[in-house]
Amino acid sequence: MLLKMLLGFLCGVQALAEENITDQQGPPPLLLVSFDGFRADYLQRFPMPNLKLLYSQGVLVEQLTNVFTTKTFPNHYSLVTGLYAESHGILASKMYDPISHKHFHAGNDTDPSWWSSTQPLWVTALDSGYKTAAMMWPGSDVAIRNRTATHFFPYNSGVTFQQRLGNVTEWMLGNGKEQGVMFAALYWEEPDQSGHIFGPDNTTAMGKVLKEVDDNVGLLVSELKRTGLWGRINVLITSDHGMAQCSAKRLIRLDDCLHPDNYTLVDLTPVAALIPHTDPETIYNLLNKCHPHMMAYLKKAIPDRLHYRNNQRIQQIILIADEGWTIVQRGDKLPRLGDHGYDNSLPSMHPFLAATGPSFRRDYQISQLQSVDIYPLMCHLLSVPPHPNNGTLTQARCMLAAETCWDVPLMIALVVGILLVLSIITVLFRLLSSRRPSGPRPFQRLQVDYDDDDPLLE
Ligand SMILES: *[C@@H]1O[C@H](CO)[C@@H](O)[C@H](O)[C@H]1NC(C)=O
Ligand SMILES: *[C@@H]1O[C@H](CO)[C@@H](O)[C@H](O)[C@H]1NC(C)=O
Ligand SMILES: *[C@@H]1O[C@H](CO)[C@@H](O)[C@H](O)[C@H]1NC(C)=O
Ligand SMILES: *[C@@H]1O[C@H](CO)[C@@H](O)[C@H](O)[C@H]1NC(C)=O
Ligand SMILES: *[C@@H]1O[C@H](CO)[C@@H](O)[C@H](O)[C@H]1NC(C)=O
Ligand SMILES: CC(=O)N[C@H]1CO[C@H](CO)[C@@H](O)[C@@H]1O
Ligand SMILES: [Zn+2]
Repeated sequence: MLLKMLLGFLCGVQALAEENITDQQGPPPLLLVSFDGFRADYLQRFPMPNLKLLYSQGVLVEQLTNVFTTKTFPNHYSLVTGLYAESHGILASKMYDPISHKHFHAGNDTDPSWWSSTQPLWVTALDSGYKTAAMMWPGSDVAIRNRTATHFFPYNSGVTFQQRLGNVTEWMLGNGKEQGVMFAALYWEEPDQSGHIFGPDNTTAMGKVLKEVDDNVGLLVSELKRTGLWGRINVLITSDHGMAQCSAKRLIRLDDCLHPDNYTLVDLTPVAALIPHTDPETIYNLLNKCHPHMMAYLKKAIPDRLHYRNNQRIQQIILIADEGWTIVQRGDKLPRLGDHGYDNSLPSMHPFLAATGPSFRRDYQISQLQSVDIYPLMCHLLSVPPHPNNGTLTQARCMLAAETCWDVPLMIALVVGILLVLSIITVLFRLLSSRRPSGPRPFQRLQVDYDDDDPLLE
């Protein structure tokens, strides 16, 4: 905490100067790209030359701590709102709202009431007079608080990355009559799809799809260069979550513990949401002992750190499977070889962030950032007043070229090093002086003199 404050103070020094510059010239446009399901350690496990070249000219955040549940919809909404799922209202891939009695799932997500607890950056930035775009990002085709981005495409898996990118760069360029887009969000579904089908441990399959993803990064860079946008806009490349390897040997069967007549299932794996038909405590007690690799929680006892309690769309009982375990109702069929949704403290659930453009430092890395911190960073880059959110600029500031940031671990190492050298000198000095055969010891006399003169002793 103290370190965070120190860091914030040190980083904040030049903030005012920078804001004056952006006011005069207008901030650079911002492109946010998500490659769904890009687990942080894919960067170490696979070559990814285009992506590595991109962040060597900018900033890499090695791991992002994302939000619980570590699913696609909750995390994509957190990226553009800076809120935990309990505060933005998109809590899982499948939801039930007990007040409106509505059901939400990926194929039925366009009812604005699910999304309108807050508003995404592509709506907020409209109020600063900017044009915005949302290309197939979850929620892009929803009239959130009655507004969409200036340009948007609803999700369509048939449209290639190149086509999506072509539209986005066209929107960003604008034309003679029309001002270009200031903020664009672009979604691509790999490597998530392949991660589910083959599992993240399948190096052959993942190597193939990650080469395609890296080729897409190459396409992005060459398209931005061709259109003259490269170097003029800021680009963020990130993801929503990682992926864990699943196995048919790691199945948890609910029917082994509880007859299905006793509950209604809203969502199943790896985080199950149940509506108990009788007393929640009784049902909970049965599920609590169900399996050593599954935690059961009554809603009121869900741990604070998950930020997953304060919403009517969270059901009375939730079950969380351990990493790599799959919850099924019955049978022994494994639905997917890879999955996500697990506890957001697991490194396998974490994605990464790469940033490049005129506002970012070059060849700079930080090990960790909260994914909710990306929203205040983007608002800062665009000079857009942020909506209330759960993020902070404290750490993310250090990614910016206009900030002077002290490397805190380095500073600590330096201080410790100096102290160490000083102590060694002192010890050596003492050793040397204690070897002196005789005579009064100068230190002792000094000490006595000092005590005698101490005014406090009077
Ligand atoms: C889709 O959502 C609407 C409203 O949220 C609901 O009325 C409808 O039953 C849902 N349809 C399906 C197939 O879940
Ligand atoms: C939503 O926007 C439309 C068109 O701008 C307008 O006619 C309608 O009244 C608005 N609805 C609400 C609930 O604000
Ligand atoms: C924009 O998207 C449409 C529909 O997918 C496509 O036909 C068109 O070629 C795209 N535009 C560019 C410039 O790629
Ligand atoms: C990995 O994926 C490939 C397809 O790319 C498949 O042929 C192979 O059987 C998979 N290996 C394992 C160990 O699952
Ligand atoms: C997250 O931010 C929202 C909006 O400001 C706030 O209502 C909520 O209490 C915050 N959550 C936490 C855990 O601070
Ligand atoms: C604890 C509880 O309510 N158990 C019930 C679960 O459902 C079966 C079948 O309907 C009942 O027999 C149990 O009493
Ligand atoms: Zn997925």
